[in-house]
Amino acid sequence: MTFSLPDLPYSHEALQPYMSRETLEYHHDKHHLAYVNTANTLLKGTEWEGKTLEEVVKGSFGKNVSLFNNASQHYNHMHFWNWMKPKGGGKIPGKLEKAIVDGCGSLDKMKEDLIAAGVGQFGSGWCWLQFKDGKVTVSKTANGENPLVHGATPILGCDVWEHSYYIDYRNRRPDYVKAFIENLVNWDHVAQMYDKASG
Ligand code: MN3
Repeated sequence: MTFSLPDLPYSHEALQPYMSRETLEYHHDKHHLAYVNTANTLLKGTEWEGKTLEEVVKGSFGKNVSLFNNASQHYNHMHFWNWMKPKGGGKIPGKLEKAIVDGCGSLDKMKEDLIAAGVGQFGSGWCWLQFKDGKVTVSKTANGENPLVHGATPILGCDVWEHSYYIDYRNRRPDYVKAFIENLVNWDHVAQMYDKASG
């Protein structure tokens, strides 16, 4: 099995004004494609050839750094496009809302902690809502890492690499993470991932 670049689930202009066509042209069409192509090249001849993406990510962590970085970024970005939608943000489905309040204290606290995680991640990385030990919690990771390799299931992730926001927000990462949460998140998709993770 080789990996392939999925189409965006919306047009390149669909997330404007919060994420521009130019950002998606670079981020999806070039950066994500490079992760896919590099992962396919590095996968050849390894013990993970023919495994699912999740198995490659978990298996290569700590064992094959280059393959892990690229496969994990493919996993992260595949989900990232679906974690956003035009006219996103807004109401969080009831069951997920309850789980967030249980795990994070309140919706406002979750948003505050998620923004703090995204802003506080030094250099490149991601901030997450994850399902771990029966609870929804906030976390952050460096570079291409994700909660899968820390015994958790990601249900929402925000890419805080500069390539995700520099065109639209320049160095204002806090404004980007706030706009992501308030105007871009596809909470229905997050709720679906929560349902699957919480079984
Ligand atoms: Mn990215």
